[in-house]
Amino acid sequence: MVEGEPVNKSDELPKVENEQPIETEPAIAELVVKHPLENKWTLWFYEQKSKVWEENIHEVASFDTVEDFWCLFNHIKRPSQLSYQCDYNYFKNGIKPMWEDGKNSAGGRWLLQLPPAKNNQHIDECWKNIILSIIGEIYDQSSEINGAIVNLRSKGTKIAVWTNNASKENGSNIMAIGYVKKLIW
Ligand code: MGP
Repeated sequence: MVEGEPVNKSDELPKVENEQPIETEPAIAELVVKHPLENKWTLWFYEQKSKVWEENIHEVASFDTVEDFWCLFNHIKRPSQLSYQCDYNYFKNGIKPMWEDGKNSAGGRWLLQLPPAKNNQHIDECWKNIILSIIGEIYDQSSEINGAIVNLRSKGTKIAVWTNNASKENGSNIMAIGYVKKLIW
């Protein structure tokens, strides 16, 4: 070999007699199909820093497909890993996770009171099941569900499903939501 001369590596490889050219696999275009949800949802995060409640709550991200939900959900801390005085809020896009929002003002909530969340995987599991049930819209009355909140507090954890119609006349729908919720919690 002359120094500095380009080397054709293939010339150095032993040759098989009557070698057939190897057909390379045609490139298969990868289909990226995302599975749409019925609604677009927004995650809000509350962390107590200021004394003014509204200043502590921030919009984080929105998603409207199953894949984007898992990207977000698996990327953030589980409730059992959060500090106390923090909340996660998943609400239908366009509804703020506060009483003052017009979609919440005539509504109510189903509330589950649990022990403090720190290192409690049962709470993580409950929270995941509730979120999957609301974004998956497993309730016949899913249109009445606005969102869900987990409050991490040292005195105990609260998981709530917020609904949009707490009127007496709507009693049977409210109870039906509570019944399904009870099955999955
Ligand atoms: P919280 O965070 O829902 O429960 O409400 P926590 O910390 O367990 O306290 P407790 O009162 O249930 O024992 C705490 C406080 O935050 C409320 O008393 C309100 O001052 C404020 N707050 C909570 N929410 C959900 C709202 C809201 O939607 N709007 C406004 N303006 N204040 C709220």
